[in-house]
Amino acid sequence: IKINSVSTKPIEGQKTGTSGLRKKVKIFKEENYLANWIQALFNSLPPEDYKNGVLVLGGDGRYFNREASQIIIKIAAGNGVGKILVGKEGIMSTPAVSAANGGFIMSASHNPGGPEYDWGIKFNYNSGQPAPESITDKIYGNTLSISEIKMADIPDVDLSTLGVTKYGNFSVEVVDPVSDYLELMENVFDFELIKSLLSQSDFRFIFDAMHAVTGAYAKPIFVDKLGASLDSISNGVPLEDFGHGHPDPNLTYAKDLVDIMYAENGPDFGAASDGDGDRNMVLGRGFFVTPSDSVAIIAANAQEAIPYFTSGPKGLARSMPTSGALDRVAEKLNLPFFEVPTGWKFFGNLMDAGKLSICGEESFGTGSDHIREKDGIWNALLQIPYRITNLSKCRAVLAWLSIIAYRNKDKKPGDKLVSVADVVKEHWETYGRNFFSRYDYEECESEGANKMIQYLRDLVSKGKPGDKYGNYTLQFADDFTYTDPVDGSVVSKQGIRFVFTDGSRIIFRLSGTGSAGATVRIYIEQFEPDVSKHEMDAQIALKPLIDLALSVSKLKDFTGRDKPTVIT
Ligand code: VG1
Ligand code: CO
Repeated sequence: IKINSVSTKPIEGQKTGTSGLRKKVKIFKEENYLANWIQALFNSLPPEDYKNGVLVLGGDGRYFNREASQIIIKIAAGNGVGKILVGKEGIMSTPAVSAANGGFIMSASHNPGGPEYDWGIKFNYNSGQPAPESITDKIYGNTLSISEIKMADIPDVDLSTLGVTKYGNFSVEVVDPVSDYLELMENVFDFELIKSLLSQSDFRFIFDAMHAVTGAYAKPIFVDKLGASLDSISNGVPLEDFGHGHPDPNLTYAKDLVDIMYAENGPDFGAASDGDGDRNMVLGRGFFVTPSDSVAIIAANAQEAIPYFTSGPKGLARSMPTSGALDRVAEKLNLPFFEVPTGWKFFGNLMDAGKLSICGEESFGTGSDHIREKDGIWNALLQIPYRITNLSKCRAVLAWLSIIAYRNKDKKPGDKLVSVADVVKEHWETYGRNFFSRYDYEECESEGANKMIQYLRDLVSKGKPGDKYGNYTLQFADDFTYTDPVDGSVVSKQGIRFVFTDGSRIIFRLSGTGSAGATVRIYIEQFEPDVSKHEMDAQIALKPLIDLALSVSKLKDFTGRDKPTVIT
């Protein structure tokens, strides 16, 4: 094939955040904006990583993905990639792409989509993990010195028809993810058990795809395979603007689902997933499962209820702001435990090193090592790059259905169901309850938000054990630093922590996924061993700590905000 050399100039500001590069669509449409970044990426990789190799291309279906697919395919071909496997219509979830050995995801995940909103691109490295900082730093460096883009001179690829198209020694294969994906799922979970629950007329299930990528997966899995009724899927068609929605599955943006679950006589189980299908929220009837509890409960029940974990998880991990509920499970089960910075990229090394099986974040992401597992049938499946999984999303939803199905395996129609709420409350009885809440202040002025973080940094550098903060006594305060136990790499400034002697914590960080202004996140946690207090509303239980967080940070003075935009 003929390769054109397109001359270009560096563009400022193409630095990768928590999860890929995210900007307004308008910016990505500027001349060479996307092309520069993609070329800078190839300039950053050793040629043996991609020359004549296979890369996967997926996306969440948002506006601009069609144009972007063509640009990415042409630059990949121009740089000597052998084959691109692309989901039909460019659709494939983030975890699905991560099941392959490297690829691109066209998504800004939970950020709204459409001409006025956001677009984004993530790159996964050779074991399917989000590119580590060593690579994203190099890409950024190369965006500042780039002068040439290598573009293959090939026509636009038809993404609507399955099959292979060859262009000299480059080819594109349009694949349908669902059939292979199902096969994979059936090997992790006991589908018969889940089906026996979902097809009982007195168990009611609802899945909200929020008009995002899981719309493509929901019907084939939950309805066709697991016997749920068709009306249990809502917002099940992926749309370029997510139906004007904000595909972030939390209590604010998934309010329709929350209202259904809290209505009188609502369904028994509900779940909603985010734009690119790697995060989800789980609810029981009138009951919200906080994600920090969710991962702890999955870990505590995995060995019994999920066939994939029959020999027990190898280790557990959570991101730093996620509550300590998982720590207690690790302690009780005597498992290795890790605390990493926010973002999925830090779990990968631990999984590759065989130290980690189940992990999660407070932001509704839960996953396992199974897309990297080197054993048995998984290994066989993963040898084929386009064997698709949609894992993080389905893991948590199917894992929860497995747990509920397992707990109800002897239930006959008409018997009382062991509910989501029953499972969570039992967990609290055994382990105690970690009350947890996150406050988000979205799109603040950057200047005030940065000053607040600087102020807090100064404060923690002076903090001493024993300092009094109202009724709380400081154990330590710092700005979280992580040393990767596998490769020794160090990342610093990952969140300001105030940890008190009773285990309570207040954490502050700035979001790394926004496209405008600064989003402040405050995480508040308090442990409660006393069962008689477990029924308390989290906002009431945490009120004293929340007030403390607001006064310690002077948030109102710095940002001018007197209430958060989202409370989880
Ligand atoms: C947020 C979440 C983080 C998550 C990240 C990417 O990051 O807090 O836990 O890993 O989004 O998720 P931040 O920097 O905005 O706090 V996704 O589903 O957008 O790729
Ligand atoms: Co996501």
